[in-house]
Amino acid sequence: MTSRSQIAPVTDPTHHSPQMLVRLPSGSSRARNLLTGALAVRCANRWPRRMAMLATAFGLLWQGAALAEGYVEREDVRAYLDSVASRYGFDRDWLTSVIADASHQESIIAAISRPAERALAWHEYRNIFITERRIAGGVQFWNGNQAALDAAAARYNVPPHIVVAIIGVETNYGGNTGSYRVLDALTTLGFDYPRRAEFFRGQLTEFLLLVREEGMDAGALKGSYAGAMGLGQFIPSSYRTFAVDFDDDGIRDIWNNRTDAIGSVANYFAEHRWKGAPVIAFKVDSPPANASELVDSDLKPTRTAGDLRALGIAVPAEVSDDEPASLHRFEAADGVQYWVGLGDFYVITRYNHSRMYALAVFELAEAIRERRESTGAGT
Ligand SMILES: [Ca+2]
Repeated sequence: MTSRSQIAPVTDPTHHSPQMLVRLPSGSSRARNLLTGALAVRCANRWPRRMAMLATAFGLLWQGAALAEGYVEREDVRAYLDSVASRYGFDRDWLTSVIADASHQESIIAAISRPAERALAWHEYRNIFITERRIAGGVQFWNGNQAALDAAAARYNVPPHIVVAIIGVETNYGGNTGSYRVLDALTTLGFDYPRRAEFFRGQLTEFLLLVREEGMDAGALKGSYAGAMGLGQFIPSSYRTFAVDFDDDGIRDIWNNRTDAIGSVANYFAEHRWKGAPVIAFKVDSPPANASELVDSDLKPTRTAGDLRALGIAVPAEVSDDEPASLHRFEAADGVQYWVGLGDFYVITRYNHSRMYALAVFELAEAIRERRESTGAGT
């Protein structure tokens, strides 16, 4: 467990952005590279090879200058770099060289401007995650990483099916950890997306600190359009605060090392006060007539299971009266469903601040566990 960072947990709705919602169109950087290549080909047709190479080199130099002008020549960026250099003792030339390598990506602005979670009804959102492929993939991931999952459950008290479902929802078990350069994502959003600029500049600062602390190559790190990295899609502040070197090899690698990724997700939940209570959430089979008026608007529970019992909602007997509880409403394919989320359901929303996200993780986790038990692997 890391104690290196004093940074407070992030409270931001795009903390983790499920990867499946992201399309990956070719960015402006790719377009520029193609342009440079086309220039070189045209030159080769008319000039000797050496001249063509010179032209290519010139094109690359020109491209570098244009990119540099894009960010490090900007006054707001320079003010930011001066500020973080003095605050965190960064080498100013190193900062300049890192940001000079950052490329504006219009596709990142486009992606963050249309978060699908806000547009989809629950049954549409659910259909993305609760699929045969993702359930089978979860069983496979579990069986392939059982020792790490068991170790994480022992150390952090977070059960394997929840950790597996998080990694399944976030990246399809590592199948899609994101193909944007994190440096491009955070610089683009930090300086060219005014609505969330402050948040993403903060994450850019965290990223620079992370890269310095871990001795990483800033330009080589890949992630989502929002700068989330690895199997569990940690943004830089989460990486610094919650990622763990769970296999004790001296490196926190949440991209390629499944043991580290599993330990890091479990640690994230433990640090957000996962309790391991017997019930996470349940569907209300016979909601009271006034259920729609009882729905909680905030994710953080303001009531208890005892309160909901007093309001006429049947709560399973193993849930104690003092357990935090919220009533949620979801648009299912066949009409409205009411669900009660208990304390650990709220903890899932600390991973991604969305009740649909939390229910998808819960349902996927249950489906994976049931499938694994039914096939005899879980006994
Ligand atoms: Ca490690």
